[in-house]
Amino acid sequence: MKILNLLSKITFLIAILCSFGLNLSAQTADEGKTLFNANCTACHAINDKVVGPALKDVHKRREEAWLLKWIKNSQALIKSGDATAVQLYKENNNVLMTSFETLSDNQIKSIVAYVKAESEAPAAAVVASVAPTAASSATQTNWESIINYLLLLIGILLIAIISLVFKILARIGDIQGKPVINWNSVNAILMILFLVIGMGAAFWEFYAHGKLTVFNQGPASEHGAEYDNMFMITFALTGVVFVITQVLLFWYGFKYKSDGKRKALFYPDNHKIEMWWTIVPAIVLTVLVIRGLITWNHMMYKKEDNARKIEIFAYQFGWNARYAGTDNKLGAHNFREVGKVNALGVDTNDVNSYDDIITNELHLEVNQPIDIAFRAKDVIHSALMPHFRVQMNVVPGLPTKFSFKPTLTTAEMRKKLGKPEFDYILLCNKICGSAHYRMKMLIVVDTKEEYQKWLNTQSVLVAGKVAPKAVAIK
Ligand code: HEC
Ligand SMILES: [Cu+2]
Repeated sequence: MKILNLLSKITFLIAILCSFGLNLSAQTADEGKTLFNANCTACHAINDKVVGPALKDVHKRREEAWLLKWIKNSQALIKSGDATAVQLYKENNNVLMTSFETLSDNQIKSIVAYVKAESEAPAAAVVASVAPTAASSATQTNWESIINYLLLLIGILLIAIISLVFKILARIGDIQGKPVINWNSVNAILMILFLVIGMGAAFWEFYAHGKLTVFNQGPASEHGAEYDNMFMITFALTGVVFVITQVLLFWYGFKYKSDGKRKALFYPDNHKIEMWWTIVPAIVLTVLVIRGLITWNHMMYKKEDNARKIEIFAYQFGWNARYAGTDNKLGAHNFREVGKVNALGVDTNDVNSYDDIITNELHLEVNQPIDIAFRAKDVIHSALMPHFRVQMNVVPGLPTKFSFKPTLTTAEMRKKLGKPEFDYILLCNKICGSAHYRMKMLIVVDTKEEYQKWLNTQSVLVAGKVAPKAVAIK
């Protein structure tokens, strides 16, 4: 009877958990709304044309499969010659839509579900129409969450059972007058196990995944070698200290476990030992810090005469690059000019801006020094270019800059790594909002010829005018 009772309780619990799971998945269209607001509202609205067309009823005029392809990479679809895509592109004056390769199929479906709900419902009734749309596409996620809850339940039961077993053992010990388990020995052995497994796992991790890190790929910039060297010295020193201290810590914990009889020695201080463990780290740290300062000065204050000027512009959630053009002077900018057309707020009356070029990709010429000026539109971002060992905060209203020289073209790096699909990237390294994770820009390092060829295909900011005193850069 007791078992029946228990079973009925468990069934009841599962029923509750299932309904919980349903509730969870009813949020699909909500998720779509969040994703839409984070990624699409810069260019789209449901009922109005913004940069891109109004999306009302887009689920009626396009197939789902087409929408998936389009949203992931519209530019590829246009290039493939897809008639609908090409026509759309022409109708919208050849404006390119951003690619969203990082969005999963389910995420895109949830965006489409949201657009559908918005299209069908008069503004006020949107909430009511969201739930059924979502529930129909939700059967898949349900099972997942049910299984997760069951696993959680089993875990809790296991813990309860184990603690019961220990309680019983303690009772038996009480009755026999001597404990069944000697916890001092158990803990001592656990110390050693923890040391061996923990440190073994750490070293295995270096061995197995160390080759995936950018350090293993080697730097692709001139100052990168110096940077890596400094990193490795610091890493080796702290690594040795780490191993010694951890082994001592856990070994002593094991060796001096209490046997219930021995008394601890009272040992208040030892000036000699304290002197040494203060002086040695002080010297080591001073050397590291001074070395670091020298490296920093090398990287930050080197002068390159013919450095090319590029601006990197960050916004929620994406990047632009602005090239200074033939005069190698970036036009002035003013935040008051920022708008839908002039997204970067460039002062188009400034002669220096006429030949500026704004792009969505960062192309660099190999072995050509560049001065990068960083600018943010809204909040603090951080420009991380891991392969070049460059990271600089991008702060609204506070100009930052960094100069460096790339030393390996994309093609050379692909060959070196044996990875034909390798690409350099620029990432945002400040949690700057809900779509921070997709702030990513492609970096291409070209040869001189490739670079010129690419630059020639880009259009200048104020077409028809040429900046006076144009000087070609060598
Ligand atoms: C940088 C601006 C921009 C962003 C951001 C953007 N789009 Fe677009 N979108 C466009 C443009 C422009 C077009 C028109 C086609 C073209 O010119 O390439 C378009 C077209 C579309 C179409 C086809 C419309 C039709 O009538 O068939 C869909 C669907 C679409 N976008 C969905 C999205 C979704 C979903 C997002 C967010 C994940 C998004 N777009 C983000 C600019 C953008
Ligand atoms: Cu950011």
